[in-house]
Amino acid sequence: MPAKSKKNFGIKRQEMAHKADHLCKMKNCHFSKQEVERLLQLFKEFTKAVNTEIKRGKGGIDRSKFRDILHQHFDMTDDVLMDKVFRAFDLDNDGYVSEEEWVLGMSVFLKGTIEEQARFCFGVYSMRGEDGYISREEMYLLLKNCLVQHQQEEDAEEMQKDLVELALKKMDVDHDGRVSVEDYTKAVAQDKLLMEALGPCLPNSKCRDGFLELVADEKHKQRF
Ligand SMILES: [Ca+2]
Ligand SMILES: [Ca+2]
Repeated sequence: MPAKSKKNFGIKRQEMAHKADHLCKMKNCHFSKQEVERLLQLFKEFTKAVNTEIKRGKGGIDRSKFRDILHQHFDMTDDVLMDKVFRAFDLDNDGYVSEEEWVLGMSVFLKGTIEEQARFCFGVYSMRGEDGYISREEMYLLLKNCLVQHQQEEDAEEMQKDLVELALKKMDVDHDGRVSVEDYTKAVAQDKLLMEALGPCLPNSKCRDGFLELVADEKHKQRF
């Protein structure tokens, strides 16, 4: 490697180590500094040649790339849910998952506590930025999306309506006819099976372990 690019490489490594040090100390980050560095390296790989905005401190992983990642690494196939997961990662709603959103999002996605993951799922299901509740109608649409394979059945609509009432009964802890994030976290704390009741939006254990292995892969790290 020529001296100049070797120097640049050194500076970039230092910058990344510094960022990783800052991110791993955030209170909601469950990764070690090494794991954060590796996540930042993956971020770099995923955004390579995608957009130049990153150089100006903006941009990041766009919606379509993020969907590819969910599909490839987490076996997700449902476009509607994948878009919602993207929006749950994109906290500032600028259309990109930034480095910080990526690391903190993955912290919840892969290693979150039950409460953090319940809040994440709630964020996926509720139309974030609107009223902050899951209404009966929204629940109906989410369940309809889950149960799309039963669409031909004549009584499918009735079944979906019954399911909505059942789900609402379990989740609407304060009985005001809609599900708030407090309702949701309380309901999930009581019964973990309710976590992804409105659609799969967290990785299954096989995908989670596979991705965590990628994050912990020391050999791969040497390439950077
Ligand atoms: Ca963003
Ligand atoms: Ca409620």
